[in-house]
Amino acid sequence: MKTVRDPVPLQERVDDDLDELSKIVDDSQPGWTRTALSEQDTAGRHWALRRMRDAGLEAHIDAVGNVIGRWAGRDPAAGAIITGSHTDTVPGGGRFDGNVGLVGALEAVRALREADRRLDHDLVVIDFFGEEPNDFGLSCVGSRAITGDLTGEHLALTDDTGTRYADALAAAGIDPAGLDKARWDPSRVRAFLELHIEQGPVMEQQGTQIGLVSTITGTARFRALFHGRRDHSGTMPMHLRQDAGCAAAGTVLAVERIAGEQEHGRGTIGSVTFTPDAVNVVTERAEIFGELRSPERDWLQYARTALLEAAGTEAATRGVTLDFEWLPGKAPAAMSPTLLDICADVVGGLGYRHSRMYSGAEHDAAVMAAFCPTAMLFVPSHAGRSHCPEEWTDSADVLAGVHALTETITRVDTTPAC
Ligand code: HGY
Ligand code: MN
Ligand code: MN
Repeated sequence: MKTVRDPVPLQERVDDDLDELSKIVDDSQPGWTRTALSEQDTAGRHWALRRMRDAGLEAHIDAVGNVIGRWAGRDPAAGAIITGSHTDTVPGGGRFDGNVGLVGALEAVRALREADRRLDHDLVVIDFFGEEPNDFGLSCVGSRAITGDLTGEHLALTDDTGTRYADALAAAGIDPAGLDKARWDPSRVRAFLELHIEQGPVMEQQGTQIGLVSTITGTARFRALFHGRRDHSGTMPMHLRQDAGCAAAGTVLAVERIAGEQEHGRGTIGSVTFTPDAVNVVTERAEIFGELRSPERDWLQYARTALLEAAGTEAATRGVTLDFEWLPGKAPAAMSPTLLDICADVVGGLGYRHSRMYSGAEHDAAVMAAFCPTAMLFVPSHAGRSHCPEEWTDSADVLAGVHALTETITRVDTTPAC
């Protein structure tokens, strides 16, 4: 009689993969940098392609740049179980964000194959293209393309040099006219599972090993351009100025004030540009690029209105004009309650301390949730640090996440309805 063996993920292989990936970075920046469309990003995705093939997957890079590997299941008509994350990073980021989900997915496949645990469903590993927000204000590009949410409007977005996103993709060898080919049919998908680091302090504070994500935060991103008048800094009296820099600064503080009104509110201005950028010239043009976040849909709507009003007031009281643009954002995304229950049961059965929580970070899972039943598993981040070189998750914690992911995959494979 054939005995069923448990899949055993191996720490050494997971650590080695994370180490290897961490070497494919832009050394001119602090931390670990592999921003989408950079040469390091291309190299990282080709590394993922080779690793998928080494793990026995049939793998390719699709029309938008997603790396996709498939292990055929016993029932070709059953939808695929998808798992994975992203390998692009923010500038000066860490070596775990996204990487853990891709490396964990690879190790789940290896462990299942070694245990001779072929699934009924196809198991698909994806390294999603361009998860982090780019200079065009767009994030989760690969998952948007798969789910049919990459529009002509997205491709027409411009960066601050006026370059269109479609042209930036073409320059990197991605044909914007062919992106429809990346789209999937949702009836061919059973579920999406993403393993990720928490990127915040909650799990460490609670002593939780596995976080079960209930909702992923909504994000409202914007660009605001203030246009005033350039003047001499020493001779122009304060009350006669049209200082675009001060209008922008007031708006930066309004973002902090509005977001601080609620515990779940977040507001960040990540980029400020003053022109002419000279110490003795009143600023003529100021551009800010920022975001508001919350898992609460109604509050996010309120915050958007409050911010728009505040920016308008900051501009109008100084005789400055305002050009305010909302960029593609995301509504809060609820994970599948059925999958969440399955995850809780699996993780509890494995003996891991776990709790349900919302994600303050955005993820491809938020895009996938509108397309197929989706769940996320978190592992803790030291001191909640992320998007910085100090981002860290202990190997044993990563391995617990890979273990939980592997067992969840096998449970989803054998559970009739998700
Ligand atoms: O920006 C985010 O929340 C994610 O880390 N991409
Ligand atoms: Mn990130
Ligand atoms: Mn991420």
